[in-house]
Amino acid sequence: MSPQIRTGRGDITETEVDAVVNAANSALLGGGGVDGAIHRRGGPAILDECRGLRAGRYPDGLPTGRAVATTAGDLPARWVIHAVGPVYAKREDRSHLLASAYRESLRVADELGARTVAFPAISAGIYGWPVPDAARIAVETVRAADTAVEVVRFVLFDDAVLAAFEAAART
Ligand code: AR6
Repeated sequence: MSPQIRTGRGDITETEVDAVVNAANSALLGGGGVDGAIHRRGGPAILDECRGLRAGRYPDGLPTGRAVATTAGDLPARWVIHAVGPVYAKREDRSHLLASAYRESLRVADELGARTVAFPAISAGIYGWPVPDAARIAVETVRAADTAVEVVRFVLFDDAVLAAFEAAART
């Protein structure tokens, strides 16, 4: 089944869903943007688990396009799914890696039994992906996913990004 898609403006750290997706980096040890906000609001339990993942399953970091879950600490969600989007590159098509970050997040959500999942606009901030294209890939990938997740909420931080996701969701 493909999930119902909702778009809205907001702060993903306040979203009440089973799992929130973090636009992380391979190191899994925090950063700026939505990653920084999730670790700040979620507290040290998230970083503790991330360090454990680095010491165990992912000694070289989580590869681009992959996702892994931890506790959500003090956030209203139950889990954080850390997904690594690609850095945008003009001369190389990395769309498959951006699609993979969404697809793998939903696969991890299925493993957890999450039914509601919130995504930020992965790669569309510090990683520089042009927003309309990032929105199109996000919506197309979620629509095409075969998952038990019932609702996907795209939680967008500003009006321009929200407008791009609304436009993608209308097509
Ligand atoms: N809730 C929802 N969206 C947010 C929030 C928030 N609290 N904060 C920012 N955004 P980015 P990326 C939006 O840069 O491009 C980090 O350092 C933001 O406005 O967070 O995948 C990581 O550690 C933008 O639209 O993620 C990586 O190193 C979107 O979230 C790198 O940045 C994604 O922007 C990942 O870069």
